[in-house]
Amino acid sequence: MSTTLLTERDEWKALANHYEKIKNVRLQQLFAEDEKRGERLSAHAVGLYFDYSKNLITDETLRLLLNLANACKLRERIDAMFRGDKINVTEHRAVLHVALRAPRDTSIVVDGENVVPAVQEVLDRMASFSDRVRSGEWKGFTGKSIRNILNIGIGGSDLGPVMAYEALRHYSQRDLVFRFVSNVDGTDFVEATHDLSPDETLFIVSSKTFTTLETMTNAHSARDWALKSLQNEKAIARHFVAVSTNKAEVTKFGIDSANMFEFWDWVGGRYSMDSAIGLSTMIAIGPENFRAMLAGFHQMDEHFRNTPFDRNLPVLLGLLTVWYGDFFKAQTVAVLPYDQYLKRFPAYLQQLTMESNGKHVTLDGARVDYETGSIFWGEPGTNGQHSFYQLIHQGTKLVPCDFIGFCQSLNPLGSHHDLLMSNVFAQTEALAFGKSPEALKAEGTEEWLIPHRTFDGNRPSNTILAERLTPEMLGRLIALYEHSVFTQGVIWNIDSFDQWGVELGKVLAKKIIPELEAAKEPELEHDNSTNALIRFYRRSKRK
Ligand code: G6Q
Repeated sequence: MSTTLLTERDEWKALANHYEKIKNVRLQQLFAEDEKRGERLSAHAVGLYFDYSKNLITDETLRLLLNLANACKLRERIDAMFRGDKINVTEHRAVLHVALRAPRDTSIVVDGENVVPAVQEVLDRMASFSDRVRSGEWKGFTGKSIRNILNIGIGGSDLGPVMAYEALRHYSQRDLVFRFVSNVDGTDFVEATHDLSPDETLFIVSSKTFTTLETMTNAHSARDWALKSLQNEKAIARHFVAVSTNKAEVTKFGIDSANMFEFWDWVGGRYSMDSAIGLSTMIAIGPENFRAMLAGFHQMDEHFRNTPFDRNLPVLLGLLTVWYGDFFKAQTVAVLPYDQYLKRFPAYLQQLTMESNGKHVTLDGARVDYETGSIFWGEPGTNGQHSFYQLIHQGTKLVPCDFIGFCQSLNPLGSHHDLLMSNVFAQTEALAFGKSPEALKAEGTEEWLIPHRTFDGNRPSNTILAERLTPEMLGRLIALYEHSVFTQGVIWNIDSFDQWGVELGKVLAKKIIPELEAAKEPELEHDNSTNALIRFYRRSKRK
């Protein structure tokens, strides 16, 4: 572990000096000076075409960013992750989501044990269970086949499955209904079940710890809902399965451990959608497609591990995020998938990036004096164009964007796809090059309107193109961002794999629950704002 403060590194100072020199650089000029820039500043690997030429960078910027990556020992840190070192230092854990998609014959040793056979065994069990549900062979308590699958989970045990189900819906078995319940707000559960029949419904209770308040509350409500109609405790075994690391709690809940699909403490929640947490995904798309998705993840893992940094997609993507966040002080990154199936991808990335890199102390516990994790957000194109793109084009903030598009549609329909993709290219072009007052004048725009209609341009973006959204391609895309997040975390010298920031609120909520439920007015010892809010709630809920 390095103890040199990031901002004291020569490589950092060199970037800071360089930034001062090029901060006013114009993309227009960079492209004019280099007619091959678009091709030169792009990389093609594992089926992805990554164009990063429309960024506020020169060759020198890249050279300096790569120097920084080397100084921060990115290569060694990648090796340490793949080797199974306990790089999640605050939780004393290895970080081995890469083992979840490693081929059968790989060996990855954690605490003296090769974990790959256990991973494969769980995948095989998931496959045989999925096949039984998909074929109708798995019967509910009354002898009917399962038609509805409800995943109950939250955070990492929800966002990945939701995103993957939506992303791969094209490949899903259409006579099965999939729903996802996460919020402790009873509305989520009630709306998800209101038109379902318990005798045809399978609940997958997905929780690494099996103690999460939201998930356990929803799981108990699901149990009550099922038993109210099925009237027999034995029904639980046919209608509930669990995905967890906590066998004791699963059994306590009443789920047979034969119906439990295991994963391990070296899989972080937000890195778990390719573990047994992906059971709903596998039931939806089938074991073969799920394996194809894992193969896609693995291809990107290998690319990340073995490709020189100057052609390494996750490294380049990660370094660009550092460049904008730390030097241009951009606060956010917009992720704009031009594919309706990826509508939940930005939400998924929000957790992946912000829970991983929203940290303010280094691995050594020192407070950082630089910016860390950016705010990730986005919506699918072209919808975003008719809402928030205005600010990206003409607002006062710099918002670097990732555009993601596919060359082939899964639903060819007239000229829809060309229209969709024309917008990807048009938007990145407009952002980069804008529209000048001179051009507006030449078009005859009235003088007073010219400032309003001028686009300064020089707004940076990446474009990621792939042939087609397949399970394999989805795996590659997710791994691209996972490893970009890792790259950023290494530069910032933070623990990208813990999430202590979610703890305090949970602890306080536990204290407040009895205060809301108490029949007698409780003695409140919070600050006077919180006390007043609780009193208002108690008064109003009784009305
Ligand atoms: C993810 C976080 C968090 C977690 C949820 C659910 O990295 O750890 O989002 O996934 O809190 O936790 P359980 O799976 O233990 O219910």
